[in-house]
Amino acid sequence: MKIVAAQDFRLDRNVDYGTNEQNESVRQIVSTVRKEGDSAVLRYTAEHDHVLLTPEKLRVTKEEMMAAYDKVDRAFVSHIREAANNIRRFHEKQKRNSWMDFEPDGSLLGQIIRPLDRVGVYVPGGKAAYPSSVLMNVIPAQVAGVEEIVMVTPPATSGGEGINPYILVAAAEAGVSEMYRVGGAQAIAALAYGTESIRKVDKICGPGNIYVALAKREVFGAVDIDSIAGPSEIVVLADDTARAEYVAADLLSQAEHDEMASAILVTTSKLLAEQVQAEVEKQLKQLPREKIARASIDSHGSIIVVDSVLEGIEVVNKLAPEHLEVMVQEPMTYVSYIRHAGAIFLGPYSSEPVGDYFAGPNHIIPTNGTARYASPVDVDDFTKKSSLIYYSKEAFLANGEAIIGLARHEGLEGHARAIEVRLMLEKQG
Ligand code: HSO
Ligand code: ZN
Repeated sequence: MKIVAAQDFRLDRNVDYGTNEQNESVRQIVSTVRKEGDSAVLRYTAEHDHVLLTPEKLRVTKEEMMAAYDKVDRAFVSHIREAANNIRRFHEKQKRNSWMDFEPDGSLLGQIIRPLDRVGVYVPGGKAAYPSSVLMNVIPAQVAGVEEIVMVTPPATSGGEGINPYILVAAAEAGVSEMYRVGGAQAIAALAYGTESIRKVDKICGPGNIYVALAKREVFGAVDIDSIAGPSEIVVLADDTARAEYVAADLLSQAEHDEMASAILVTTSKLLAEQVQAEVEKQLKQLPREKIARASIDSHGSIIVVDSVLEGIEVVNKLAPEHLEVMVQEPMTYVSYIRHAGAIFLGPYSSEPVGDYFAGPNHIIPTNGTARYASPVDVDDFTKKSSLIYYSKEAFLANGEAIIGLARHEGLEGHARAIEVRLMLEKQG
């Protein structure tokens, strides 16, 4: 890991928009599934996943979900249950109420908050099949009051058979009852446009490979989508009170996600910088995912030395990282200076995996500097609002002329007359 001074640090952000071929193939799949429904879904599943299905076999049965409990260890079930409880409790606090205000003139204005009717959650197969991500997508939707949550996941994990039992148990624990074995761009198209077997949803969320990401972009508008997540990022802000072993381990905990993940230490201590540099090397050698983590550390890892914690926070605000760990003396005193970070972990015991799995806040967090304007997934992402307007006669008569004036300035005489006809008739009595 290279050590650099703050002024010499350059960040290369990486967003993958796919190759021309990938874009073309996704467009083709989406439009074919839209036209042909189930038969196209089954054809692409045979072609890409090498699994032959019939329409009846697309649905994952309740028995199959229950049978998964025999394939996972008991401790997993109790841990995922505990995590789910924490996540639910945290998201319950985000619920917002509809509101209505009566005005003195008898009018009423308000905002009604309603859950989306039907949401699709994509769960990838293969190496990025995380049961924890099932909880992080499904639970906020449930807390929002979404009645129909449908999950899709590829029919076979690479090299394995059938759907990962840990995913099935996480889904069952979260309360998912409608699930289909379909993945890739064909799954996204099926959710967006509907097929004979899979009814159309209103919003699609959940991570996936480049084909899934491109397909989500392609169907946006027909349905809503969540933001498209980039590689994981961690920034650790540390002073000389931090332990190098902890800092190094936390950097690697996110570097192991992806060769493109970024792990950055910002520190006021030259000594800690050197210790972490050595410690990362030492811990890397013992990490099962050494190859991935090393690629990430070599290409996107940095140690930035700053003069003060406040200067470090300036660097952090520019990076706007997905995750920020603050391992300095009295971390709480710095919170108000941190403007841009998706999730802020304070002190030596708030290691990022505490939040990835367990504490309760969502682990789907804006990446790629988008924490400047975006937020972690929450209950609001699964609701929508309607405005409510009731104007009393008194309010109408008092404000009619103002509305007519504004309409005529826009050259919209029809608007003006809709008001004028009422003013005239009401005044005549
Ligand atoms: N750190 C990831 C979430 C995750 N970690 C899932 C483990 N499993 C989000 O950036
Ligand atoms: Zn993680």
